[in-house]
Amino acid sequence: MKINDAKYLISSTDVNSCPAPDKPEYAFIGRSNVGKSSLINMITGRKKLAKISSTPGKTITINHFVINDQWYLVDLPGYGFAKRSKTERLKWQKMIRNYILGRPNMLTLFLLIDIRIEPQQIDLEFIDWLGISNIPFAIAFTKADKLKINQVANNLNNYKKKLSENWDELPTMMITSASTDIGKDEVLNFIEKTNKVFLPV
Ligand SMILES: Nc1nc2c(ncn2[C@@H]2O[C@H](COP(=O)(O)OP(=O)(O)OP(=O)(O)O)[C@@H](O)[C@H]2O)c(=O)[nH]1
Ligand SMILES: [Mg+2]
Repeated sequence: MKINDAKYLISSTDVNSCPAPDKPEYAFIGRSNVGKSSLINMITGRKKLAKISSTPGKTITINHFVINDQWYLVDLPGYGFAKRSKTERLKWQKMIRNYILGRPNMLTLFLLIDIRIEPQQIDLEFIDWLGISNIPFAIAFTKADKLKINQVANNLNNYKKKLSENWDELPTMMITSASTDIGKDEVLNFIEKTNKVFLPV
């Protein structure tokens, strides 16, 4: 799929103030600093569309972008940011969970995981919650440029093994890098294919 147009639309703090669910939607979630905003910029080919930062906790709202006037891309705040107070973390968790459960047009949630690190409890628990909640999701591993190709394959295999302990069927998994464009076509082809199953609500 070619991206002809990518526009920032709106930032919301509540699912109820998000745009009408009239287009297929894809949201990016994952731990703070995993590379959600960077991956949005990479797949759209617009370096400054979503705000990125080397300091975790940059994205704090639900940010909608509209692509080719046809589908929504959503940048979400990260979870697991230790420097936030407990009350703040709970507030955000509620905002994110209400968003995920409250968007009938969200066809796939992309869960981003840093390919360099061992499976983390916080991500595994989140995956379990997605399963229980019946949310369609895919895993996009990020920062693949930071490892050698055999290490990427090794870590991917470890992740599959870990998930197989709890799941009979594994989700779609993609390897990406915002710095080298690895995975760009795979993500866009996946979205193009998924867009076709959208039934307007
Ligand atoms: N080498 C490399 N660095 C990356 C990649 N993706 C993101 N980064 C860097 O990781 C840092 C965090 O990137 P963001 O895109 O802001 O991460 P985020 O998940 O949106 O973070 P929050 O909004 O704070 O939750 C930045 O310094 C990026 O340049 C990647 O694929 N490769
Ligand atoms: Mg961000």
